[in-house]
Amino acid sequence: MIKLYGYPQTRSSRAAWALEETGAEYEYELINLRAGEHKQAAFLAINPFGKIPTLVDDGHPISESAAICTYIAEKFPAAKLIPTDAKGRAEYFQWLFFVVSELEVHLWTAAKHDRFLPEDKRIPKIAITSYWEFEKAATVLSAHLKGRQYIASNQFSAADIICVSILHWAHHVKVNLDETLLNYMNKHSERPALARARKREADAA
Ligand SMILES: N[C@@H](CCC(=O)N[C@@H](CS)C(=O)NCC(=O)O)C(=O)O
Repeated sequence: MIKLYGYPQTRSSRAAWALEETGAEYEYELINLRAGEHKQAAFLAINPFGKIPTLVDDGHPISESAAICTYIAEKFPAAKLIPTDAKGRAEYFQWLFFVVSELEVHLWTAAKHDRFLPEDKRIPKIAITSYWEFEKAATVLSAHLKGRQYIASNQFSAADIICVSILHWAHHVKVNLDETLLNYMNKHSERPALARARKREADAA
């Protein structure tokens, strides 16, 4: 049985979304971030980094949301969440790594230096530079998505789940997204599996 450890409105929504796309059965265990449950021994034994999402499948723990979503895509091939041909998979991984390492990282660095780090560790200029780096990557992503529905290989994939989730976050913190990115984000946000994932997480809280 698959167990997903998560908390609503965090990166665990990506894993829940991917699972809901497959129709797989899974248990959802709330890790209350506000209560610090992710830093307690019981959870650190599963993920020593103390982060969610973490997924455990038959006793095998997996962390990192992009790796989890890819694992789900591989485990449930009928859901077609990852291309099967070599070129399609290359495109999938290219864009998955791009959105995680060139887009999300700058958003997160900016957010940390804006408000999440202890005050004496914040450097406002790093936040400004990171937003600028995010915008550069967003421009490349937008040019890629112009005239396309999906990020890779002309099919909806787990890479879209990760990308849309990053854009949700950017939109939420009021980073400007152009029309192409907004249309792409809004279109995939209508998927019933995302609504089910949000409900599953909210119900657990
Ligand atoms: N790169 C990781 C990041 C995971 C992560 O930072 N998760 C946040 C919630 S969105 C978390 O667990 N934060 C708690 C903490 O860092 O103490 C992933 O994509 O899964």
